[in-house]
Amino acid sequence: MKTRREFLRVAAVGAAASATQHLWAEQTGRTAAVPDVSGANSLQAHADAHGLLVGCAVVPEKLTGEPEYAGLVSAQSNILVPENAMKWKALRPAPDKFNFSGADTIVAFASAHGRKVRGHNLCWHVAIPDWFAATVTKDNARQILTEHIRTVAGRYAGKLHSWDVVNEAIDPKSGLPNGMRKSPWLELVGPDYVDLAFRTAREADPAPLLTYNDYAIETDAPDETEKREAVLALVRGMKKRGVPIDAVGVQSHLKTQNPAPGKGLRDFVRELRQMGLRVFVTELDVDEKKLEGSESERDAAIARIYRDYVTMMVAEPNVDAVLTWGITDRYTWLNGPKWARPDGKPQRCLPFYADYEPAPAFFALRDAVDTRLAGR
Ligand code: 9MR
Repeated sequence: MKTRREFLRVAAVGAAASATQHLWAEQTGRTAAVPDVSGANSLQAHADAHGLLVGCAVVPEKLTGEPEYAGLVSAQSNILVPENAMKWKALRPAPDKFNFSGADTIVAFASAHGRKVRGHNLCWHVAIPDWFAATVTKDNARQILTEHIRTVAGRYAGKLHSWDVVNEAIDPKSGLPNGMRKSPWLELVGPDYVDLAFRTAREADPAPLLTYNDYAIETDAPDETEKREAVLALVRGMKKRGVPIDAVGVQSHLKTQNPAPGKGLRDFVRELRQMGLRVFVTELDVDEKKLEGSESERDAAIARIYRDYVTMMVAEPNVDAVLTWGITDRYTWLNGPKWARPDGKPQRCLPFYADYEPAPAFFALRDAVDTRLAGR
Protein backbone atom coordinates (compact mmCIF):
# COMPACT_ATOMS: atom_id res chain seq x y z
CA MET A 1 0.00 0.00 0.00
CA LYS A 2 1.23 3.46 -0.85
CA THR A 3 1.08 6.07 1.89
CA ARG A 4 -0.83 9.23 1.05
CA ARG A 5 2.43 11.15 0.85
CA GLU A 6 3.92 8.61 -1.58
CA PHE A 7 0.77 8.71 -3.62
CA LEU A 8 0.88 12.50 -3.88
CA ARG A 9 4.56 12.40 -4.80
CA VAL A 10 3.95 9.89 -7.61
CA ALA A 11 1.00 11.93 -8.82
CA ALA A 12 3.12 15.09 -8.83
CA VAL A 13 5.89 13.38 -10.82
CA GLY A 14 3.25 12.15 -13.27
CA ALA A 15 1.79 15.61 -13.63
CA ALA A 16 5.23 17.10 -14.24
CA ALA A 17 5.99 14.51 -16.91
CA SER A 18 2.66 15.27 -18.51
CA ALA A 19 3.38 19.00 -18.49
CA THR A 20 6.72 18.32 -20.18
CA GLN A 21 4.98 16.30 -22.80
CA HIS A 22 2.51 19.04 -23.56
CA LEU A 23 5.29 21.56 -23.77
CA TRP A 24 7.10 19.23 -26.10
CA ALA A 25 4.06 18.65 -28.16
CA GLU A 26 2.45 22.02 -28.34
CA GLN A 27 5.30 24.49 -28.21
CA THR A 28 8.33 22.89 -29.76
CA GLY A 29 6.75 20.47 -32.16
CA ARG A 30 9.29 17.67 -32.31
CA THR A 31 12.50 19.49 -31.57
CA ALA A 32 12.82 18.17 -28.01
CA ALA A 33 13.34 14.58 -26.85
CA VAL A 34 10.41 12.26 -27.45
CA PRO A 35 8.53 11.54 -24.22
CA ASP A 36 8.43 7.92 -23.13
CA VAL A 37 5.00 6.47 -23.81
CA SER A 38 5.75 2.86 -23.01
CA GLY A 39 4.72 0.76 -20.01
CA ALA A 40 2.97 2.79 -17.33
CA ASN A 41 2.93 5.79 -19.69
CA SER A 42 1.09 3.94 -22.44
CA LEU A 43 -2.48 4.64 -23.41
CA GLN A 44 -3.28 1.07 -22.56
CA ALA A 45 -1.96 1.34 -18.99
CA HIS A 46 -3.98 4.51 -18.44
CA ALA A 47 -7.11 2.87 -19.87
CA ASP A 48 -6.61 -0.31 -17.82
CA ALA A 49 -6.48 1.82 -14.68
CA HIS A 50 -9.98 3.12 -15.49
CA GLY A 51 -11.45 -0.14 -16.76
CA LEU A 52 -11.68 1.25 -20.27
CA LEU A 53 -10.94 -0.48 -23.54
CA VAL A 54 -8.68 1.39 -25.95
CA GLY A 55 -7.30 0.24 -29.23
CA CYS A 56 -7.16 0.61 -32.96
CA ALA A 57 -7.96 -0.87 -36.33
CA VAL A 58 -5.14 -3.10 -37.54
CA VAL A 59 -3.79 -4.58 -40.76
CA PRO A 60 -2.63 -8.22 -40.48
CA GLU A 61 0.28 -7.88 -42.94
CA LYS A 62 1.76 -5.10 -40.83
CA LEU A 63 1.37 -7.08 -37.59
CA THR A 64 3.40 -9.91 -39.07
CA GLY A 65 5.71 -7.90 -41.35
CA GLU A 66 6.59 -4.78 -39.38
CA PRO A 67 7.88 -5.30 -35.85
CA GLU A 68 7.72 -1.60 -35.00
CA TYR A 69 4.04 -1.45 -35.95
CA ALA A 70 3.24 -4.66 -34.08
CA GLY A 71 5.13 -3.43 -31.01
CA LEU A 72 3.30 -0.12 -30.98
CA VAL A 73 -0.10 -1.76 -31.40
CA SER A 74 0.48 -4.21 -28.59
CA ALA A 75 1.99 -1.56 -26.29
CA GLN A 76 -0.86 0.92 -26.68
CA SER A 77 -4.00 -1.21 -27.08
CA ASN A 78 -6.02 -3.65 -25.05
CA ILE A 79 -8.47 -4.26 -27.92
CA LEU A 80 -7.98 -4.55 -31.69
CA VAL A 81 -10.31 -4.52 -34.68
CA PRO A 82 -9.47 -5.60 -38.22
CA GLU A 83 -9.62 -2.59 -40.55
CA ASN A 84 -10.55 -4.78 -43.52
CA ALA A 85 -9.65 -8.42 -42.81
CA MET A 86 -13.10 -9.56 -41.63
CA LYS A 87 -15.08 -7.90 -44.42
CA TRP A 88 -16.83 -10.01 -47.05
CA LYS A 89 -14.35 -8.90 -49.69
CA ALA A 90 -11.42 -10.20 -47.65
CA LEU A 91 -13.08 -13.41 -46.47
CA ARG A 92 -14.95 -14.47 -49.61
CA PRO A 93 -12.70 -14.87 -52.69
CA ALA A 94 -15.42 -16.98 -54.35
CA PRO A 95 -19.03 -17.87 -53.50
CA ASP A 96 -18.00 -21.26 -52.16
CA LYS A 97 -14.62 -20.28 -50.63
CA PHE A 98 -13.55 -18.61 -47.40
CA ASN A 99 -10.09 -17.20 -46.74
CA PHE A 100 -9.55 -16.58 -43.06
CA SER A 101 -5.80 -15.97 -43.15
CA GLY A 102 -5.78 -12.23 -42.36
CA ALA A 103 -8.56 -12.47 -39.78
CA ASP A 104 -6.88 -15.45 -38.12
CA THR A 105 -3.59 -13.53 -37.95
CA ILE A 106 -5.25 -10.74 -36.00
CA VAL A 107 -7.10 -13.05 -33.62
CA ALA A 108 -3.90 -15.04 -33.00
CA PHE A 109 -1.87 -11.85 -32.41
CA ALA A 110 -4.45 -10.58 -29.94
CA SER A 111 -4.58 -13.88 -28.14
CA ALA A 112 -0.77 -14.11 -27.94
CA HIS A 113 -0.67 -10.65 -26.34
CA GLY A 114 -3.76 -11.04 -24.17
CA ARG A 115 -5.72 -8.41 -26.13
CA LYS A 116 -9.43 -8.42 -26.99
CA VAL A 117 -10.80 -8.28 -30.55
CA ARG A 118 -13.87 -6.64 -32.06
CA GLY A 119 -15.22 -8.25 -35.20
CA HIS A 120 -15.93 -5.86 -38.11
CA ASN A 121 -18.26 -6.60 -39.84
CA LEU A 122 -20.84 -9.23 -40.80
CA CYS A 123 -23.16 -7.22 -43.03
CA TRP A 124 -22.38 -4.02 -44.95
CA HIS A 125 -23.14 -2.51 -48.35
CA VAL A 126 -19.43 -1.83 -49.05
CA ALA A 127 -16.50 -4.26 -49.45
CA ILE A 128 -18.76 -6.77 -51.11
CA PRO A 129 -16.91 -9.24 -53.39
CA ASP A 130 -17.02 -8.89 -57.17
CA TRP A 131 -18.95 -12.15 -57.59
CA PHE A 132 -21.78 -10.89 -55.41
CA ALA A 133 -23.84 -9.06 -58.05
CA ALA A 134 -24.01 -12.01 -60.42
CA THR A 135 -24.60 -14.60 -57.67
CA VAL A 136 -26.85 -13.16 -54.99
CA THR A 137 -30.55 -12.88 -55.84
CA LYS A 138 -33.80 -12.29 -54.00
CA ASP A 139 -34.20 -16.07 -53.88
CA ASN A 140 -30.89 -16.89 -52.21
CA ALA A 141 -29.84 -13.67 -50.41
CA ARG A 142 -31.35 -14.64 -47.08
CA GLN A 143 -29.60 -18.00 -47.13
CA ILE A 144 -26.26 -16.56 -48.27
CA LEU A 145 -26.34 -13.90 -45.53
CA THR A 146 -27.18 -16.35 -42.76
CA GLU A 147 -24.62 -18.90 -43.95
CA HIS A 148 -21.93 -16.23 -44.02
CA ILE A 149 -22.76 -15.12 -40.49
CA ARG A 150 -22.91 -18.70 -39.19
CA THR A 151 -19.56 -19.54 -40.75
CA VAL A 152 -17.67 -16.39 -39.76
CA ALA A 153 -19.15 -15.81 -36.30
CA GLY A 154 -18.95 -19.57 -35.72
CA ARG A 155 -15.24 -19.66 -36.54
CA TYR A 156 -14.41 -17.07 -33.88
CA ALA A 157 -17.03 -18.22 -31.38
CA GLY A 158 -16.04 -17.44 -27.82
CA LYS A 159 -13.02 -15.38 -28.93
CA LEU A 160 -14.44 -11.93 -29.62
CA HIS A 161 -15.39 -9.05 -27.35
CA SER A 162 -18.01 -7.75 -29.80
CA TRP A 163 -19.19 -7.95 -33.39
CA ASP A 164 -20.26 -5.13 -35.66
CA VAL A 165 -23.14 -7.21 -36.96
CA VAL A 166 -24.62 -4.59 -39.26
CA ASN A 167 -22.69 -1.58 -40.46
CA GLU A 168 -24.20 1.64 -41.79
CA ALA A 169 -27.78 0.52 -42.51
CA ILE A 170 -29.19 4.02 -42.03
CA ASP A 171 -28.94 6.84 -44.55
CA PRO A 172 -31.88 9.26 -44.59
CA LYS A 173 -30.49 10.67 -47.85
CA SER A 174 -31.60 7.47 -49.58
CA GLY A 175 -35.19 8.74 -49.12
CA LEU A 176 -36.54 5.32 -48.05
CA PRO A 177 -38.89 4.47 -45.16
CA ASN A 178 -37.37 4.62 -41.66
CA GLY A 179 -34.22 6.22 -42.99
CA MET A 180 -32.98 2.90 -44.32
CA ARG A 181 -30.02 3.04 -46.68
CA LYS A 182 -30.45 1.83 -50.22
CA SER A 183 -28.25 -1.27 -50.18
CA PRO A 184 -28.06 -4.69 -51.78
CA TRP A 185 -29.16 -6.24 -48.49
CA LEU A 186 -32.26 -4.09 -48.29
CA GLU A 187 -33.08 -4.78 -51.93
CA LEU A 188 -32.43 -8.52 -51.88
CA VAL A 189 -33.48 -9.56 -48.35
CA GLY A 190 -35.87 -6.74 -47.40
CA PRO A 191 -36.00 -4.40 -44.40
CA ASP A 192 -35.83 -7.23 -41.86
CA TYR A 193 -32.25 -8.02 -42.90
CA VAL A 194 -30.94 -6.18 -39.85
CA ASP A 195 -32.99 -8.31 -37.44
CA LEU A 196 -32.04 -11.44 -39.35
CA ALA A 197 -28.33 -10.65 -39.13
CA PHE A 198 -28.44 -10.01 -35.37
CA ARG A 199 -30.50 -13.10 -34.61
CA THR A 200 -28.20 -15.27 -36.70
CA ALA A 201 -25.10 -13.80 -35.07
CA ARG A 202 -26.43 -14.51 -31.58
CA GLU A 203 -27.20 -18.11 -32.52
CA ALA A 204 -23.75 -18.58 -34.04
CA ASP A 205 -21.92 -17.15 -31.01
CA PRO A 206 -23.71 -16.06 -27.83
CA ALA A 207 -20.53 -14.52 -26.38
CA PRO A 208 -19.77 -11.23 -28.18
CA LEU A 209 -21.61 -7.97 -27.63
CA LEU A 210 -23.67 -7.51 -30.77
CA THR A 211 -23.23 -4.02 -32.12
CA TYR A 212 -24.92 -1.77 -34.67
CA ASN A 213 -22.24 0.57 -36.07
CA ASP A 214 -22.70 3.85 -37.98
CA TYR A 215 -21.07 7.19 -38.90
CA ALA A 216 -22.14 10.82 -39.31
CA ILE A 217 -24.20 10.63 -36.12
CA GLU A 218 -21.82 12.68 -33.98
CA THR A 219 -22.53 16.37 -34.48
CA ASP A 220 -25.63 18.53 -34.05
CA ALA A 221 -25.72 19.44 -37.75
CA PRO A 222 -29.27 18.88 -39.07
CA ASP A 223 -28.40 15.92 -41.32
CA GLU A 224 -26.46 14.15 -38.54
CA THR A 225 -29.26 14.82 -36.05
CA GLU A 226 -31.77 13.28 -38.45
CA LYS A 227 -29.53 10.27 -38.99
CA ARG A 228 -28.95 9.82 -35.26
CA GLU A 229 -32.72 9.84 -34.69
CA ALA A 230 -33.20 7.19 -37.37
CA VAL A 231 -30.51 5.03 -35.75
CA LEU A 232 -32.21 5.42 -32.39
CA ALA A 233 -35.57 4.44 -33.90
CA LEU A 234 -33.99 1.39 -35.55
CA VAL A 235 -32.44 0.25 -32.28
CA ARG A 236 -35.59 0.95 -30.31
CA GLY A 237 -37.58 -1.16 -32.77
CA MET A 238 -35.07 -3.96 -32.49
CA LYS A 239 -35.31 -3.97 -28.69
CA LYS A 240 -39.10 -3.99 -28.92
CA ARG A 241 -39.03 -6.97 -31.28
CA GLY A 242 -36.66 -8.83 -28.98
CA VAL A 243 -33.75 -8.70 -31.42
CA PRO A 244 -30.46 -9.34 -29.61
CA ILE A 245 -28.49 -6.08 -29.68
CA ASP A 246 -26.07 -5.04 -26.94
CA ALA A 247 -24.29 -1.95 -28.19
CA VAL A 248 -24.12 0.87 -30.69
CA GLY A 249 -20.84 1.82 -32.34
CA VAL A 250 -20.39 5.53 -32.95
CA GLN A 251 -17.70 5.49 -35.62
CA SER A 252 -16.45 9.02 -34.86
CA HIS A 253 -14.73 9.97 -38.10
CA LEU A 254 -14.53 13.59 -36.99
CA LYS A 255 -13.68 16.47 -39.30
CA THR A 256 -11.93 19.66 -38.25
CA GLN A 257 -14.39 21.81 -40.21
CA ASN A 258 -17.48 20.31 -38.53
CA PRO A 259 -19.09 21.60 -35.35
CA ALA A 260 -17.87 19.81 -32.21
CA PRO A 261 -20.13 16.93 -31.16
CA GLY A 262 -22.25 17.91 -28.16
CA LYS A 263 -25.72 17.67 -26.70
CA GLY A 264 -27.29 15.60 -29.45
CA LEU A 265 -24.76 12.82 -29.16
CA ARG A 266 -24.71 12.97 -25.37
CA ASP A 267 -28.49 12.61 -25.25
CA PHE A 268 -28.29 9.74 -27.73
CA VAL A 269 -25.75 7.90 -25.56
CA ARG A 270 -27.99 8.44 -22.52
CA GLU A 271 -31.09 7.18 -24.34
CA LEU A 272 -29.17 4.06 -25.30
CA ARG A 273 -28.14 3.65 -21.68
CA GLN A 274 -31.82 3.78 -20.68
CA MET A 275 -32.37 0.89 -23.09
CA GLY A 276 -29.55 -1.05 -21.43
CA LEU A 277 -27.16 -0.61 -24.35
CA ARG A 278 -23.47 0.14 -24.35
CA VAL A 279 -21.78 2.56 -26.70
CA PHE A 280 -18.37 2.12 -28.28
CA VAL A 281 -16.34 4.77 -30.05
CA THR A 282 -15.33 2.44 -32.86
CA GLU A 283 -13.39 4.30 -35.58
CA LEU A 284 -12.10 7.57 -34.19
CA ASP A 285 -9.89 9.79 -36.34
CA VAL A 286 -9.80 13.46 -37.28
CA ASP A 287 -9.94 14.42 -40.94
CA GLU A 288 -7.88 17.61 -41.19
CA LYS A 289 -8.12 18.01 -44.97
CA LYS A 290 -9.37 21.58 -44.56
CA LEU A 291 -7.02 22.62 -41.75
CA GLU A 292 -4.59 25.44 -42.48
CA GLY A 293 -1.53 26.64 -40.56
CA SER A 294 1.81 25.19 -39.49
CA GLU A 295 2.19 21.55 -38.55
CA SER A 296 2.25 22.34 -34.84
CA GLU A 297 -0.84 24.54 -35.17
CA ARG A 298 -2.61 21.74 -37.01
CA ASP A 299 -1.48 19.21 -34.40
CA ALA A 300 -2.80 21.38 -31.57
CA ALA A 301 -6.20 21.75 -33.25
CA ILE A 302 -6.43 18.01 -33.90
CA ALA A 303 -5.39 17.19 -30.33
CA ARG A 304 -8.05 19.52 -28.97
CA ILE A 305 -10.71 17.63 -30.89
CA TYR A 306 -9.44 14.28 -29.52
CA ARG A 307 -9.38 15.69 -26.00
CA ASP A 308 -12.83 17.28 -26.04
CA TYR A 309 -14.53 14.42 -27.82
CA VAL A 310 -13.12 11.55 -25.77
CA THR A 311 -13.58 13.48 -22.52
CA MET A 312 -17.24 13.96 -23.37
CA MET A 313 -17.74 10.33 -24.35
CA VAL A 314 -15.97 8.61 -21.45
CA ALA A 315 -17.94 10.74 -18.99
CA GLU A 316 -20.92 8.59 -19.96
CA PRO A 317 -20.82 5.35 -17.95
CA ASN A 318 -22.12 3.17 -20.79
CA VAL A 319 -19.23 4.19 -23.07
CA ASP A 320 -16.54 1.65 -22.38
CA ALA A 321 -14.38 1.38 -25.47
CA VAL A 322 -12.50 3.90 -27.62
CA LEU A 323 -10.81 2.67 -30.79
CA THR A 324 -9.03 4.78 -33.38
CA TRP A 325 -9.18 3.85 -37.06
CA GLY A 326 -5.52 2.97 -37.32
CA ILE A 327 -2.71 3.94 -34.99
CA THR A 328 -0.23 5.81 -37.19
CA ASP A 329 -0.53 8.46 -39.89
CA ARG A 330 1.67 6.15 -41.95
CA TYR A 331 -1.33 3.93 -42.59
CA THR A 332 -4.61 5.78 -42.68
CA TRP A 333 -7.49 5.60 -45.12
CA LEU A 334 -7.52 9.43 -44.91
CA ASN A 335 -4.45 9.59 -47.13
CA GLY A 336 -6.51 8.09 -49.95
CA PRO A 337 -7.18 10.41 -52.94
CA LYS A 338 -10.65 11.46 -51.79
CA TRP A 339 -9.43 12.92 -48.52
CA ALA A 340 -6.05 14.23 -49.61
CA ARG A 341 -5.19 17.72 -48.42
CA PRO A 342 -5.16 20.41 -51.14
CA ASP A 343 -1.51 21.20 -50.27
CA GLY A 344 -0.57 17.57 -50.89
CA LYS A 345 0.76 17.13 -47.35
CA PRO A 346 -0.15 13.89 -45.55
CA GLN A 347 -2.94 13.91 -42.99
CA ARG A 348 -1.95 14.08 -39.30
CA CYS A 349 -5.12 12.39 -38.12
CA LEU A 350 -4.04 9.65 -35.70
CA PRO A 351 -2.30 9.46 -32.29
CA PHE A 352 1.08 8.48 -33.76
CA TYR A 353 2.98 10.23 -36.52
CA ALA A 354 4.03 8.39 -39.67
CA ASP A 355 7.42 7.70 -38.01
CA TYR A 356 5.69 6.21 -34.93
CA GLU A 357 6.51 9.07 -32.58
CA PRO A 358 3.54 10.17 -30.46
CA ALA A 359 1.59 13.18 -31.73
CA PRO A 360 -0.13 15.70 -29.43
CA ALA A 361 -3.32 13.74 -30.19
CA PHE A 362 -1.85 10.83 -28.24
CA PHE A 363 -1.42 12.88 -25.06
CA ALA A 364 -4.85 14.45 -25.53
CA LEU A 365 -6.39 11.01 -25.84
CA ARG A 366 -4.52 9.71 -22.81
CA ASP A 367 -5.52 12.73 -20.71
CA ALA A 368 -9.13 12.26 -21.82
CA VAL A 369 -9.03 8.60 -20.75
CA ASP A 370 -7.80 9.80 -17.36
CA THR A 371 -10.93 11.93 -16.91
CA ARG A 372 -13.03 8.77 -16.83
CA LEU A 373 -13.36 8.63 -13.04
CA ALA A 374 -14.21 12.30 -12.71
CA GLY A 375 -17.52 11.74 -14.45
CA ARG A 376 -18.67 8.86 -12.22
O1 9MR B 1 -10.33 2.05 -43.76
C1 9MR B 1 -11.03 1.16 -44.59
C2 9MR B 1 -10.44 1.18 -45.99
O2 9MR B 1 -9.12 0.68 -45.97
C3 9MR B 1 -11.31 0.34 -46.92
O3 9MR B 1 -10.83 0.47 -48.27
C4 9MR B 1 -12.76 0.76 -46.83
C5 9MR B 1 -13.66 -0.17 -47.66
O4 9MR B 1 -13.64 -1.48 -47.14
O5 9MR B 1 -13.21 0.71 -45.49
C6 9MR B 1 -12.48 1.56 -44.63
O6 9MR B 1 -13.02 1.44 -43.32
C7 9MR B 1 -14.35 1.89 -43.14
C8 9MR B 1 -15.01 1.00 -42.11
O7 9MR B 1 -14.91 -0.34 -42.49
C9 9MR B 1 -16.46 1.39 -41.89
N1 9MR B 1 -16.57 2.79 -41.57
C10 9MR B 1 -15.88 3.73 -42.45
C11 9MR B 1 -14.42 3.32 -42.59
C12 9MR B 1 -13.65 4.34 -43.43
O8 9MR B 1 -14.15 4.38 -44.71
